[in-house]
Amino acid sequence: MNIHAPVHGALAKAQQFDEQTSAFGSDVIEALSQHPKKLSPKYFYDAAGSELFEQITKLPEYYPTRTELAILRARGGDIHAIIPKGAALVEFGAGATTKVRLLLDRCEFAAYVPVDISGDFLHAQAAELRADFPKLNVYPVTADFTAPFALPDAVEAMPKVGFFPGSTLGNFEPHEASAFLRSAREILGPGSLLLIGIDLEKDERLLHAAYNDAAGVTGRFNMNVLVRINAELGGNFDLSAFAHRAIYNRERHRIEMHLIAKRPQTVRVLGHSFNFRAGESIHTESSYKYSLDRFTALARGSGWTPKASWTDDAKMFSVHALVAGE
Ligand code: AVI
Repeated sequence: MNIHAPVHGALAKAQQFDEQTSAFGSDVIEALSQHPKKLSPKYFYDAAGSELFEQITKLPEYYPTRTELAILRARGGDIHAIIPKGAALVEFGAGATTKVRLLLDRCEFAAYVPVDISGDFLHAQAAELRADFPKLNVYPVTADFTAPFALPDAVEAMPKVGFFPGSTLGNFEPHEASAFLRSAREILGPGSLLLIGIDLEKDERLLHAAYNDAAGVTGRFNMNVLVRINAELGGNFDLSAFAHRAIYNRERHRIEMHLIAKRPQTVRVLGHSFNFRAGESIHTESSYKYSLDRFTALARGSGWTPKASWTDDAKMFSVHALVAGE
């Protein structure tokens, strides 16, 4: 199967939709049957969830996006200096193009390969970039970037630079983060570079504010997974019977997002019943925060050699350049 071919035709689209819906359904049934109940954060991101996340990135309390952008802007010269000319830039995940545009503006990439499970979004993003960078070859790959995938033949001979911004790695459990880094090394090949954004440990009050914003956008983002279960799986969650809560788990160095049942209740999804006690939680996301040392150890243990790292003055966020080992 050629994973680079866009899905054509109504039938193929319907098939893809069915497969994704049934995977979502079985994951939800399994997640809600566990004790404690735990859902994957990947289910936040339908069109509405991605839009809510975009709003989060602009909130006054949510420092990661603007801090990472400031680091990429301030360190553009240093980054340019270590990037080989004519390289292919492989971005893991496709979102807003603001960060990648900074790299494309400064550095002479021959190709850009955005990789994302959502083909529609990916192709819209690719079209936007082709219009603004007419000399750049854009080869979108529709794939789950947490599993092995093949790069397009056209970039095979080019040096590779991976890009994984936004501290998305922080949403992986530590063993998943290590597995991702190993898989990225396999995909990009020995000697490749990886530019990766990592959120740093900091005063818990700043973390608490960033994930419990005053305008309640993070709460709506969290709740979106229940909206999806109702709309796509025929669930009957009463949204007013759940509350958003984000807490910092100091021992595990992570912000945890939860949806807390306000009262005892039974919810039905796809013919299954799930009981909730008052105060019972669905753990919907972990966002790990690293110290520079802990991240460096994780990278080394996953086959990467740290080459450079940059932070903002307040040491809120970090951007790392890693080199893939043999
Ligand atoms: C995408 N990810 C890195 C965000 C984070 O900060 O963990 C998702 C998010 N969750 C709540 N606010 C933002």
